[in-house]
Amino acid sequence: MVRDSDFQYDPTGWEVTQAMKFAFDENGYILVRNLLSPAEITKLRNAVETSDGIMRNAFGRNDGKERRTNQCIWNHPGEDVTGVAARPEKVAGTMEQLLGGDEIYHYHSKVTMKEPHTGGAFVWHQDYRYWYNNGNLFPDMGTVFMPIDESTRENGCLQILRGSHKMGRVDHVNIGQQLGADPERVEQAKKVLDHLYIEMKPGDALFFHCCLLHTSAQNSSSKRRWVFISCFNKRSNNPYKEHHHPQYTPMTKLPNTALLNCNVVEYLEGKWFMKVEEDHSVDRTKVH
Ligand SMILES: O=C(O)CCC(=O)C(=O)O
Repeated sequence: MVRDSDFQYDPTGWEVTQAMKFAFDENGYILVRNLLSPAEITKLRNAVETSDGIMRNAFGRNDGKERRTNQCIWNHPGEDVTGVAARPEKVAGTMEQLLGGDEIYHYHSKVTMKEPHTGGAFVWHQDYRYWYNNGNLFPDMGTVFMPIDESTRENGCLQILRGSHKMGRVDHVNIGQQLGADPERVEQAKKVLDHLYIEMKPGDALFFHCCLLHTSAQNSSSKRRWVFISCFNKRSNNPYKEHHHPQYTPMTKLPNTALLNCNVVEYLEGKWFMKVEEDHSVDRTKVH
Protein backbone atom coordinates (compact mmCIF):
# COMPACT_ATOMS: atom_id res chain seq x y z
CA MET A 1 0.00 0.00 0.00
CA VAL A 2 1.31 3.46 -0.90
CA ARG A 3 1.23 5.71 2.11
CA ASP A 4 -0.44 9.08 1.53
CA SER A 5 1.98 11.99 1.75
CA ASP A 6 -0.54 14.86 1.46
CA PHE A 7 -1.42 16.77 4.60
CA GLN A 8 -3.27 19.94 5.48
CA TYR A 9 -1.81 22.59 7.79
CA ASP A 10 -3.84 23.21 10.93
CA PRO A 11 -3.13 26.72 12.29
CA THR A 12 -4.91 25.92 15.57
CA GLY A 13 -2.48 23.19 16.55
CA TRP A 14 0.24 21.91 14.27
CA GLU A 15 2.24 18.89 15.20
CA VAL A 16 4.29 16.48 13.16
CA THR A 17 2.40 13.22 13.51
CA GLN A 18 3.59 9.64 13.21
CA ALA A 19 1.66 9.45 9.93
CA MET A 20 3.74 12.32 8.53
CA LYS A 21 6.99 10.75 9.69
CA PHE A 22 6.08 7.36 8.22
CA ALA A 23 5.06 9.02 4.94
CA PHE A 24 8.34 10.96 4.78
CA ASP A 25 10.35 7.81 5.48
CA GLU A 26 8.36 5.75 2.99
CA ASN A 27 7.89 8.22 0.12
CA GLY A 28 10.77 10.63 0.68
CA TYR A 29 8.50 13.66 1.03
CA ILE A 30 5.38 15.15 2.52
CA LEU A 31 3.26 17.87 0.97
CA VAL A 32 1.63 20.26 3.45
CA ARG A 33 -1.18 22.34 1.97
CA ASN A 34 -1.57 25.93 3.24
CA LEU A 35 1.46 25.86 5.52
CA LEU A 36 1.84 29.60 4.95
CA SER A 37 -1.28 31.76 5.09
CA PRO A 38 -2.19 34.13 2.24
CA ALA A 39 -0.91 37.06 4.33
CA GLU A 40 2.41 35.31 4.97
CA ILE A 41 2.92 34.38 1.35
CA THR A 42 2.09 37.93 0.23
CA LYS A 43 4.67 39.23 2.66
CA LEU A 44 7.29 36.76 1.46
CA ARG A 45 6.55 37.43 -2.22
CA ASN A 46 6.78 41.20 -1.71
CA ALA A 47 10.07 40.82 0.14
CA VAL A 48 11.58 38.63 -2.58
CA GLU A 49 10.40 40.92 -5.38
CA THR A 50 11.62 44.13 -3.74
CA SER A 51 14.88 42.89 -2.22
CA ASP A 52 17.70 44.66 -3.98
CA GLY A 53 20.11 42.10 -2.47
CA ILE A 54 18.29 39.17 -4.02
CA MET A 55 18.11 40.77 -7.44
CA ARG A 56 21.75 41.89 -7.35
CA ASN A 57 22.98 38.44 -6.36
CA ALA A 58 20.85 36.41 -8.78
CA PHE A 59 22.53 34.50 -11.56
CA GLY A 60 21.35 32.48 -14.53
CA ARG A 61 21.39 28.71 -14.79
CA ASN A 62 21.43 27.52 -18.39
CA ASP A 63 19.55 24.31 -19.09
CA GLY A 64 21.48 23.50 -22.26
CA LYS A 65 18.28 23.89 -24.28
CA GLU A 66 18.41 27.63 -24.77
CA ARG A 67 16.46 28.45 -21.65
CA ARG A 68 17.57 29.43 -18.22
CA THR A 69 16.33 29.77 -14.66
CA ASN A 70 17.62 32.59 -12.52
CA GLN A 71 18.40 31.92 -8.93
CA CYS A 72 19.76 33.61 -5.86
CA ILE A 73 21.30 31.57 -3.04
CA TRP A 74 22.31 32.68 0.46
CA ASN A 75 23.84 30.73 3.30
CA HIS A 76 22.76 32.42 6.52
CA PRO A 77 19.10 33.25 7.00
CA GLY A 78 19.41 36.71 8.60
CA GLU A 79 16.67 38.67 10.32
CA ASP A 80 14.82 39.91 7.26
CA VAL A 81 11.58 38.39 5.92
CA THR A 82 13.41 35.87 3.73
CA GLY A 83 15.49 34.77 6.73
CA VAL A 84 12.53 34.57 9.06
CA ALA A 85 10.50 32.58 6.49
CA ALA A 86 12.96 29.68 6.75
CA ARG A 87 12.82 29.42 10.53
CA PRO A 88 9.27 29.25 11.96
CA GLU A 89 8.55 26.07 13.90
CA LYS A 90 6.12 25.01 11.18
CA VAL A 91 8.93 25.17 8.59
CA ALA A 92 12.26 24.42 10.32
CA GLY A 93 10.69 22.55 13.25
CA THR A 94 8.74 20.31 10.90
CA MET A 95 11.86 19.48 8.91
CA GLU A 96 13.72 18.77 12.15
CA GLN A 97 11.06 16.26 13.20
CA LEU A 98 10.97 14.63 9.78
CA LEU A 99 14.74 14.17 9.87
CA GLY A 100 14.48 12.38 13.19
CA GLY A 101 14.26 15.13 15.81
CA ASP A 102 17.95 15.99 16.35
CA GLU A 103 19.02 19.62 16.02
CA ILE A 104 19.19 20.95 12.46
CA TYR A 105 20.79 24.07 11.04
CA HIS A 106 20.23 26.27 8.00
CA TYR A 107 22.40 25.02 5.12
CA HIS A 108 21.18 27.60 2.60
CA SER A 109 18.08 29.15 1.09
CA LYS A 110 17.38 30.23 -2.45
CA VAL A 111 14.81 31.56 -4.83
CA THR A 112 14.48 29.85 -8.21
CA MET A 113 12.86 32.07 -10.82
CA LYS A 114 11.34 30.60 -13.97
CA GLU A 115 10.13 33.45 -16.08
CA PRO A 116 7.23 33.06 -18.53
CA HIS A 117 8.24 31.58 -21.91
CA THR A 118 11.96 31.55 -21.04
CA GLY A 119 12.32 29.67 -17.72
CA GLY A 120 14.69 26.71 -17.92
CA ALA A 121 14.49 23.08 -16.82
CA PHE A 122 16.26 21.24 -14.01
CA VAL A 123 17.33 17.73 -15.01
CA TRP A 124 16.64 14.77 -12.71
CA HIS A 125 18.94 15.01 -9.72
CA GLN A 126 19.35 14.42 -6.02
CA ASP A 127 20.38 17.33 -3.85
CA TYR A 128 22.66 14.98 -1.91
CA ARG A 129 24.74 14.43 -5.03
CA TYR A 130 26.04 17.98 -4.60
CA TRP A 131 26.02 17.99 -0.82
CA TYR A 132 27.95 14.70 -0.60
CA ASN A 133 30.83 16.42 -2.38
CA ASN A 134 30.71 19.17 0.22
CA GLY A 135 31.78 16.76 2.95
CA ASN A 136 28.39 15.75 4.34
CA LEU A 137 28.91 12.14 5.40
CA PHE A 138 25.27 11.22 5.84
CA PRO A 139 22.14 11.97 3.81
CA ASP A 140 20.58 13.54 6.90
CA MET A 141 19.47 16.62 5.03
CA GLY A 142 16.29 17.97 3.54
CA THR A 143 14.65 20.72 1.54
CA VAL A 144 11.48 22.74 2.01
CA PHE A 145 10.11 23.87 -1.36
CA MET A 146 7.60 26.74 -1.07
CA PRO A 147 6.24 28.26 -4.29
CA ILE A 148 5.38 31.94 -4.12
CA ASP A 149 3.53 31.64 -7.46
CA GLU A 150 1.11 28.95 -8.48
CA SER A 151 3.22 26.04 -9.68
CA THR A 152 1.60 23.84 -12.33
CA ARG A 153 2.53 21.38 -15.07
CA GLU A 154 2.30 24.26 -17.55
CA ASN A 155 4.84 26.52 -15.84
CA GLY A 156 7.30 23.83 -14.74
CA CYS A 157 6.24 22.45 -11.36
CA LEU A 158 8.44 20.05 -9.44
CA GLN A 159 8.30 16.39 -10.45
CA ILE A 160 9.47 13.58 -8.22
CA LEU A 161 9.96 9.83 -8.22
CA ARG A 162 8.14 8.73 -5.10
CA GLY A 163 10.33 6.60 -2.85
CA SER A 164 13.51 7.19 -4.90
CA HIS A 165 15.36 8.37 -1.76
CA LYS A 166 15.63 4.67 -0.91
CA MET A 167 17.94 4.16 -3.90
CA GLY A 168 20.70 5.89 -1.95
CA ARG A 169 23.12 8.21 -3.69
CA VAL A 170 22.95 7.75 -7.46
CA ASP A 171 25.88 8.58 -9.76
CA HIS A 172 25.47 11.87 -11.61
CA VAL A 173 26.83 12.74 -15.05
CA ASN A 174 26.95 15.80 -17.27
CA ILE A 175 23.65 16.25 -19.08
CA GLY A 176 23.74 19.25 -21.36
CA GLN A 177 25.21 21.90 -19.10
CA GLN A 178 23.89 20.38 -15.90
CA LEU A 179 24.89 17.59 -13.60
CA GLY A 180 22.06 15.08 -13.55
CA ALA A 181 21.32 11.62 -12.22
CA ASP A 182 22.52 8.74 -14.43
CA PRO A 183 19.74 8.59 -17.10
CA GLU A 184 19.83 4.79 -17.23
CA ARG A 185 19.08 4.61 -13.50
CA VAL A 186 16.34 7.21 -13.80
CA GLU A 187 14.67 5.29 -16.65
CA GLN A 188 14.77 2.04 -14.68
CA ALA A 189 13.53 3.78 -11.54
CA LYS A 190 10.59 5.21 -13.48
CA LYS A 191 9.48 1.65 -14.23
CA VAL A 192 9.11 0.76 -10.56
CA LEU A 193 8.34 4.09 -8.88
CA ASP A 194 5.52 6.58 -9.33
CA HIS A 195 6.43 9.68 -11.30
CA LEU A 196 4.45 12.54 -9.74
CA TYR A 197 3.87 16.13 -10.84
CA ILE A 198 3.59 18.15 -7.65
CA GLU A 199 1.26 21.02 -8.49
CA MET A 200 1.23 23.55 -5.67
CA LYS A 201 -0.44 26.79 -4.72
CA PRO A 202 1.41 29.64 -3.01
CA GLY A 203 1.46 28.73 0.69
CA ASP A 204 1.84 24.97 0.12
CA ALA A 205 5.14 23.41 1.18
CA LEU A 206 6.91 20.27 0.03
CA PHE A 207 9.35 18.76 2.55
CA PHE A 208 11.66 16.31 0.83
CA HIS A 209 14.62 14.09 1.59
CA CYS A 210 17.97 14.95 0.00
CA CYS A 211 18.11 11.66 -1.95
CA LEU A 212 14.68 12.09 -3.55
CA LEU A 213 15.06 12.28 -7.34
CA HIS A 214 13.41 15.41 -8.70
CA THR A 215 13.27 17.46 -11.88
CA SER A 216 11.25 20.31 -13.37
CA ALA A 217 10.46 21.26 -16.97
CA GLN A 218 10.87 24.52 -18.85
CA ASN A 219 8.28 27.22 -18.38
CA SER A 220 6.65 27.67 -21.78
CA SER A 221 3.54 29.26 -20.30
CA SER A 222 2.68 32.91 -19.80
CA LYS A 223 2.78 32.50 -16.00
CA ARG A 224 5.82 33.17 -13.83
CA ARG A 225 6.99 30.36 -11.50
CA TRP A 226 9.11 31.52 -8.57
CA VAL A 227 9.86 29.28 -5.60
CA PHE A 228 11.39 29.97 -2.18
CA ILE A 229 13.53 27.02 -1.06
CA SER A 230 15.24 26.35 2.30
CA CYS A 231 17.67 23.50 2.89
CA PHE A 232 18.69 22.10 6.26
CA ASN A 233 21.37 19.83 7.65
CA LYS A 234 21.71 18.05 10.98
CA ARG A 235 24.16 19.35 13.51
CA SER A 236 25.42 15.76 13.89
CA ASN A 237 26.22 15.73 10.16
CA ASN A 238 28.51 18.75 10.30
CA PRO A 239 30.42 18.66 6.97
CA TYR A 240 34.03 17.69 7.52
CA LYS A 241 35.40 20.32 5.16
CA GLU A 242 34.88 24.01 4.60
CA HIS A 243 33.07 24.80 1.37
CA HIS A 244 30.64 27.26 -0.18
CA HIS A 245 27.82 26.42 2.29
CA PRO A 246 28.14 26.69 6.07
CA GLN A 247 29.41 24.12 8.47
CA TYR A 248 27.32 23.80 11.64
CA THR A 249 26.03 27.20 12.69
CA PRO A 250 23.36 27.34 15.44
CA MET A 251 19.96 28.36 14.11
CA THR A 252 17.22 29.89 16.23
CA LYS A 253 13.84 28.52 15.31
CA LEU A 254 11.04 31.07 15.58
CA PRO A 255 7.40 31.06 16.64
CA ASN A 256 4.87 30.66 13.86
CA THR A 257 3.83 34.28 14.31
CA ALA A 258 7.32 35.55 13.42
CA LEU A 259 6.85 35.96 9.69
CA LEU A 260 3.78 38.16 10.01
CA ASN A 261 5.52 40.21 12.69
CA CYS A 262 8.69 40.79 10.66
CA ASN A 263 8.94 44.00 8.68
CA VAL A 264 12.59 43.94 7.70
CA VAL A 265 12.90 43.56 3.96
CA GLU A 266 16.51 44.49 3.39
CA TYR A 267 18.88 43.01 6.01
CA LEU A 268 21.87 41.82 4.10
CA GLU A 269 24.57 41.78 6.71
CA GLY A 270 26.03 38.32 7.03
CA LYS A 271 23.63 36.59 4.64
CA TRP A 272 26.63 35.38 2.60
CA PHE A 273 25.12 35.38 -0.86
CA MET A 274 26.65 32.72 -3.06
CA LYS A 275 28.62 33.94 -6.04
CA VAL A 276 28.13 32.48 -9.47
CA GLU A 277 31.69 31.14 -9.55
CA GLU A 278 31.16 29.25 -6.28
CA ASP A 279 28.64 26.94 -7.90
CA HIS A 280 30.35 24.15 -9.82
CA SER A 281 27.31 22.04 -10.58
CA VAL A 282 26.29 23.68 -13.86
CA ASP A 283 27.28 26.19 -16.47
CA ARG A 284 26.07 29.57 -15.28
CA THR A 285 25.95 33.06 -16.63
CA LYS A 286 25.60 36.20 -14.59
CA VAL A 287 22.23 37.90 -14.73
CA HIS A 288 23.23 41.38 -13.70
O1 LIG B 1 13.01 25.10 -8.82
C1 LIG B 1 12.98 23.97 -9.29
O2 LIG B 1 12.16 23.61 -10.13
C2 LIG B 1 13.96 22.92 -8.83
C3 LIG B 1 15.07 23.44 -8.03
C4 LIG B 1 16.06 22.38 -7.67
O3 LIG B 1 15.83 21.22 -7.82
C5 LIG B 1 17.35 22.76 -7.12
O4 LIG B 1 17.62 23.97 -6.98
O5 LIG B 1 18.14 21.85 -6.79
